[in-house]
Amino acid sequence: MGVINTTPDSFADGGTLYRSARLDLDLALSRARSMVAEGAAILDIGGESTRPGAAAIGIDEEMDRVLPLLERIVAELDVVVSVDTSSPRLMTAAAALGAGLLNDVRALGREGALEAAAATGLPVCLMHMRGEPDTMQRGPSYADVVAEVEAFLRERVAACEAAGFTRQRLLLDPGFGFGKTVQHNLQLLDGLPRLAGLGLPLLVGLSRKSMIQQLIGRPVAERLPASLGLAVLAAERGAAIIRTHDVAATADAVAMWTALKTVGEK
Ligand code: 7PM
Repeated sequence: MGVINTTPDSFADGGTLYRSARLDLDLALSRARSMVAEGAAILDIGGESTRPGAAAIGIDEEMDRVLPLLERIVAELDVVVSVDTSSPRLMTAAAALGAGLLNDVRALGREGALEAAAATGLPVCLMHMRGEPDTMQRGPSYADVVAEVEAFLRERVAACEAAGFTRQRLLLDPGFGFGKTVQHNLQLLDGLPRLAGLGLPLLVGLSRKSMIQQLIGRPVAERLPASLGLAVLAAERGAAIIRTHDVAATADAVAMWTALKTVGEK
Protein backbone atom coordinates (compact mmCIF):
# COMPACT_ATOMS: atom_id res chain seq x y z
CA MET A 1 0.00 0.00 0.00
CA GLY A 2 1.60 3.23 -1.22
CA VAL A 3 0.91 6.40 0.79
CA ILE A 4 -0.01 9.56 -1.04
CA ASN A 5 -0.07 12.34 1.54
CA THR A 6 -2.27 15.20 0.41
CA THR A 7 -1.88 17.12 3.66
CA PRO A 8 0.32 20.24 3.62
CA ASP A 9 2.12 19.10 6.73
CA SER A 10 2.53 15.45 5.82
CA PHE A 11 5.62 14.67 7.81
CA ALA A 12 6.93 11.86 5.65
CA ASP A 13 7.30 13.78 2.42
CA GLY A 14 7.11 17.27 3.83
CA GLY A 15 3.95 18.22 1.99
CA THR A 16 5.87 18.11 -1.30
CA LEU A 17 2.62 17.63 -3.20
CA TYR A 18 1.50 21.08 -2.09
CA ARG A 19 3.04 23.65 -4.40
CA SER A 20 0.47 26.39 -4.59
CA ALA A 21 -1.87 26.71 -1.64
CA ARG A 22 -3.76 23.78 -3.09
CA LEU A 23 -2.67 20.24 -3.73
CA ASP A 24 -0.86 19.95 -7.08
CA LEU A 25 -3.04 17.33 -8.72
CA ASP A 26 -0.68 16.56 -11.56
CA LEU A 27 2.17 16.06 -9.15
CA ALA A 28 0.08 13.78 -6.93
CA LEU A 29 -1.07 11.81 -9.96
CA SER A 30 2.49 11.31 -11.21
CA ARG A 31 3.42 10.10 -7.72
CA ALA A 32 0.48 7.70 -7.87
CA ARG A 33 1.58 6.51 -11.30
CA SER A 34 5.12 5.84 -10.18
CA MET A 35 3.96 3.97 -7.07
CA VAL A 36 1.83 1.68 -9.24
CA ALA A 37 4.79 1.15 -11.55
CA GLU A 38 6.88 0.30 -8.47
CA GLY A 39 4.43 -2.42 -7.49
CA ALA A 40 1.81 -0.84 -5.23
CA ALA A 41 -1.40 -2.90 -5.19
CA ILE A 42 -3.22 -0.21 -3.22
CA LEU A 43 -2.78 3.57 -2.96
CA ASP A 44 -3.85 5.26 0.27
CA ILE A 45 -4.96 8.87 -0.02
CA GLY A 46 -5.93 10.88 3.02
CA GLY A 47 -6.74 14.54 3.59
CA GLU A 48 -6.74 14.73 7.36
CA SER A 49 -3.35 15.10 8.99
CA THR A 50 -3.20 12.68 11.88
CA ARG A 51 0.12 14.13 13.04
CA PRO A 52 0.28 14.16 16.84
CA GLY A 53 -0.83 17.66 17.77
CA ALA A 54 -2.53 18.27 14.44
CA ALA A 55 -5.55 20.54 14.49
CA ALA A 56 -8.64 18.92 13.00
CA ILE A 57 -9.62 20.24 9.54
CA GLY A 58 -13.16 20.76 8.25
CA ILE A 59 -14.90 18.12 6.17
CA ASP A 60 -15.05 20.39 3.11
CA GLU A 61 -11.29 20.86 3.17
CA GLU A 62 -10.80 17.12 3.61
CA MET A 63 -13.17 16.34 0.71
CA ASP A 64 -11.43 18.95 -1.43
CA ARG A 65 -8.05 17.33 -0.83
CA VAL A 66 -9.16 13.79 -1.54
CA LEU A 67 -11.97 13.62 -4.12
CA PRO A 68 -10.36 15.33 -7.13
CA LEU A 69 -7.28 13.12 -6.81
CA LEU A 70 -9.42 10.02 -6.26
CA GLU A 71 -11.33 10.74 -9.49
CA ARG A 72 -8.11 11.17 -11.47
CA ILE A 73 -6.51 7.97 -10.14
CA VAL A 74 -9.68 5.92 -10.73
CA ALA A 75 -9.91 7.27 -14.28
CA GLU A 76 -6.26 6.84 -15.20
CA LEU A 77 -4.69 4.04 -13.17
CA ASP A 78 -5.48 0.38 -12.55
CA VAL A 79 -5.08 0.23 -8.79
CA VAL A 80 -7.22 -0.11 -5.65
CA VAL A 81 -7.63 3.33 -4.10
CA SER A 82 -7.93 3.42 -0.32
CA VAL A 83 -9.33 6.55 1.29
CA ASP A 84 -7.93 7.36 4.73
CA THR A 85 -10.85 9.08 6.49
CA SER A 86 -13.09 8.93 9.55
CA SER A 87 -15.82 11.04 7.95
CA PRO A 88 -19.06 9.28 6.90
CA ARG A 89 -19.75 11.89 4.23
CA LEU A 90 -16.35 11.39 2.64
CA MET A 91 -16.71 7.60 2.82
CA THR A 92 -19.98 7.77 0.90
CA ALA A 93 -18.63 10.25 -1.66
CA ALA A 94 -15.40 8.29 -2.13
CA ALA A 95 -17.26 5.02 -2.72
CA ALA A 96 -19.43 6.73 -5.34
CA LEU A 97 -16.26 7.89 -7.14
CA GLY A 98 -14.67 4.43 -7.24
CA ALA A 99 -12.68 4.04 -4.03
CA GLY A 100 -11.87 0.40 -3.35
CA LEU A 101 -11.09 0.46 0.38
CA LEU A 102 -11.96 2.63 3.38
CA ASN A 103 -9.12 3.16 5.82
CA ASP A 104 -10.35 4.62 9.12
CA VAL A 105 -7.84 5.41 11.86
CA ARG A 106 -10.86 5.70 14.18
CA ALA A 107 -12.26 2.24 13.29
CA LEU A 108 -15.67 3.65 12.27
CA GLY A 109 -16.10 5.24 15.68
CA ARG A 110 -17.49 8.57 14.49
CA GLU A 111 -21.25 9.18 14.52
CA GLY A 112 -22.76 7.61 11.38
CA ALA A 113 -19.49 6.09 10.15
CA LEU A 114 -20.46 2.45 10.76
CA GLU A 115 -23.71 2.83 8.80
CA ALA A 116 -22.12 4.87 6.00
CA ALA A 117 -19.24 2.42 5.57
CA ALA A 118 -21.57 -0.60 5.67
CA ALA A 119 -23.76 0.96 2.95
CA THR A 120 -20.79 1.45 0.61
CA GLY A 121 -20.20 -2.30 0.39
CA LEU A 122 -16.46 -1.59 0.47
CA PRO A 123 -13.83 -3.36 2.56
CA VAL A 124 -12.75 -1.40 5.63
CA CYS A 125 -9.48 -1.25 7.58
CA LEU A 126 -10.22 -0.89 11.31
CA MET A 127 -7.28 0.72 13.08
CA HIS A 128 -6.64 1.15 16.80
CA MET A 129 -5.95 4.68 18.06
CA ARG A 130 -5.88 5.71 21.75
CA GLY A 131 -7.36 9.24 22.06
CA GLU A 132 -7.17 11.84 19.28
CA PRO A 133 -4.17 12.98 17.19
CA ASP A 134 -3.82 16.26 19.02
CA THR A 135 -3.34 14.60 22.41
CA MET A 136 -2.67 10.90 21.79
CA GLN A 137 1.07 11.03 22.42
CA ARG A 138 0.82 12.69 25.82
CA GLY A 139 1.90 9.77 28.01
CA PRO A 140 -0.24 6.92 26.61
CA SER A 141 -0.42 3.99 29.02
CA TYR A 142 -1.76 0.43 28.90
CA ALA A 143 -1.79 -2.49 31.35
CA ASP A 144 -1.14 -4.82 28.38
CA VAL A 145 -1.09 -3.01 25.04
CA VAL A 146 -1.42 -6.14 22.89
CA ALA A 147 -4.38 -7.44 24.92
CA GLU A 148 -6.07 -4.04 24.91
CA VAL A 149 -5.59 -3.48 21.18
CA GLU A 150 -6.83 -7.01 20.49
CA ALA A 151 -9.92 -6.44 22.65
CA PHE A 152 -10.62 -3.10 20.93
CA LEU A 153 -10.33 -4.63 17.45
CA ARG A 154 -12.47 -7.61 18.46
CA GLU A 155 -15.17 -5.20 19.66
CA ARG A 156 -15.02 -3.16 16.43
CA VAL A 157 -15.32 -6.33 14.36
CA ALA A 158 -18.42 -7.31 16.36
CA ALA A 159 -19.90 -3.84 15.85
CA CYS A 160 -19.27 -4.10 12.11
CA GLU A 161 -20.85 -7.56 11.92
CA ALA A 162 -23.88 -6.24 13.81
CA ALA A 163 -24.11 -3.43 11.24
CA GLY A 164 -24.20 -5.94 8.39
CA PHE A 165 -20.53 -6.29 7.41
CA THR A 166 -19.33 -9.77 6.48
CA ARG A 167 -15.95 -10.63 8.00
CA GLN A 168 -14.27 -10.84 4.61
CA ARG A 169 -14.78 -7.09 4.21
CA LEU A 170 -12.68 -6.35 7.29
CA LEU A 171 -8.97 -5.62 7.77
CA LEU A 172 -7.30 -4.92 11.14
CA ASP A 173 -4.47 -2.58 12.06
CA PRO A 174 -2.81 -2.01 15.48
CA GLY A 175 -2.18 1.65 14.65
CA PHE A 176 1.55 2.02 15.26
CA GLY A 177 2.27 5.43 16.71
CA PHE A 178 -1.36 6.30 17.43
CA GLY A 179 -1.36 6.73 21.20
CA LYS A 180 1.62 4.43 21.78
CA THR A 181 5.12 4.81 23.19
CA VAL A 182 8.08 3.16 21.45
CA GLN A 183 7.79 0.26 23.89
CA HIS A 184 4.10 -0.13 23.06
CA ASN A 185 4.93 -0.13 19.33
CA LEU A 186 7.61 -2.81 19.82
CA GLN A 187 5.26 -4.92 21.96
CA LEU A 188 2.59 -4.62 19.26
CA LEU A 189 5.05 -5.58 16.53
CA ASP A 190 6.14 -8.60 18.57
CA GLY A 191 2.48 -9.38 19.33
CA LEU A 192 1.27 -9.25 15.71
CA PRO A 193 0.82 -13.07 15.61
CA ARG A 194 -1.75 -12.69 18.39
CA LEU A 195 -3.68 -10.11 16.36
CA ALA A 196 -3.35 -12.34 13.29
CA GLY A 197 -5.12 -14.94 15.42
CA LEU A 198 -8.32 -12.91 15.01
CA GLY A 199 -8.40 -14.44 11.53
CA LEU A 200 -8.52 -11.19 9.54
CA PRO A 201 -5.80 -9.68 7.31
CA LEU A 202 -3.47 -7.31 9.14
CA LEU A 203 -2.47 -3.96 7.68
CA VAL A 204 0.53 -2.25 9.29
CA GLY A 205 1.92 1.26 8.94
CA LEU A 206 5.48 1.56 10.23
CA SER A 207 7.03 3.49 7.32
CA ARG A 208 9.25 6.38 8.41
CA LYS A 209 7.49 6.59 11.80
CA SER A 210 8.95 8.39 14.80
CA MET A 211 9.79 5.16 16.67
CA ILE A 212 12.76 4.99 14.28
CA GLN A 213 13.89 8.40 15.46
CA GLN A 214 13.39 7.41 19.08
CA LEU A 215 15.29 4.13 18.75
CA ILE A 216 18.19 5.10 16.45
CA GLY A 217 17.92 8.85 16.01
CA ARG A 218 17.22 9.00 12.29
CA PRO A 219 15.57 12.10 10.82
CA VAL A 220 12.63 11.50 8.46
CA ALA A 221 14.80 11.60 5.32
CA GLU A 222 17.04 8.79 6.67
CA ARG A 223 14.41 6.30 7.87
CA LEU A 224 14.18 4.04 4.79
CA PRO A 225 16.60 1.29 5.94
CA ALA A 226 14.89 0.94 9.33
CA SER A 227 11.47 1.07 7.64
CA LEU A 228 12.48 -1.83 5.40
CA GLY A 229 13.64 -3.81 8.41
CA LEU A 230 10.31 -3.14 10.16
CA ALA A 231 8.37 -4.14 7.02
CA VAL A 232 10.10 -7.53 6.88
CA LEU A 233 9.70 -8.06 10.65
CA ALA A 234 5.98 -7.29 10.27
CA ALA A 235 5.65 -9.65 7.30
CA GLU A 236 7.38 -12.35 9.32
CA ARG A 237 4.80 -11.89 12.08
CA GLY A 238 1.78 -12.06 9.81
CA ALA A 239 1.18 -8.64 8.25
CA ALA A 240 -0.68 -9.00 4.95
CA ILE A 241 -0.52 -5.36 3.80
CA ILE A 242 2.45 -3.04 4.36
CA ARG A 243 1.65 0.69 4.20
CA THR A 244 4.71 2.49 2.88
CA HIS A 245 6.02 5.77 1.42
CA ASP A 246 8.75 3.84 -0.42
CA VAL A 247 7.03 1.25 -2.60
CA ALA A 248 9.88 -0.07 -4.75
CA ALA A 249 12.29 -0.58 -1.87
CA THR A 250 9.64 -2.15 0.36
CA ALA A 251 8.41 -4.43 -2.44
CA ASP A 252 11.97 -5.67 -2.95
CA ALA A 253 12.58 -6.24 0.77
CA VAL A 254 9.31 -8.14 1.18
CA ALA A 255 10.03 -10.11 -2.01
CA MET A 256 13.14 -11.51 -0.31
CA TRP A 257 11.07 -12.50 2.72
CA THR A 258 8.50 -14.14 0.42
CA ALA A 259 11.22 -16.05 -1.44
CA LEU A 260 12.54 -17.47 1.81
CA LYS A 261 9.01 -18.26 3.01
CA THR A 262 8.29 -20.26 -0.13
CA VAL A 263 11.68 -22.01 -0.30
CA GLY A 264 11.36 -25.64 -1.40
CA GLU A 265 7.80 -25.09 -2.62
CA LYS A 266 8.89 -25.10 -6.27
C1 7PM B 1 1.64 12.21 11.12
C2 7PM B 1 1.54 11.10 11.96
C3 7PM B 1 1.39 12.08 9.75
C4 7PM B 1 1.21 9.87 11.43
C5 7PM B 1 1.07 10.85 9.21
C6 7PM B 1 0.98 9.76 10.08
C7 7PM B 1 -1.52 4.76 9.37
C8 7PM B 1 -2.64 5.09 8.63
C9 7PM B 1 -1.45 6.86 8.91
C10 7PM B 1 -1.37 3.41 9.85
C11 7PM B 1 -3.44 2.92 8.74
C12 7PM B 1 1.62 8.03 8.49
C13 7PM B 1 0.62 8.44 9.55
N1 7PM B 1 -0.76 5.89 9.54
N2 7PM B 1 -3.59 4.19 8.30
N3 7PM B 1 -2.58 6.42 8.34
N4 7PM B 1 -2.37 2.54 9.49
N5 7PM B 1 -4.37 2.00 8.45
O1 7PM B 1 2.68 7.56 8.92
O2 7PM B 1 -0.41 3.04 10.55
O3 7PM B 1 1.31 8.18 7.31
S1 7PM B 1 -0.99 8.52 8.87
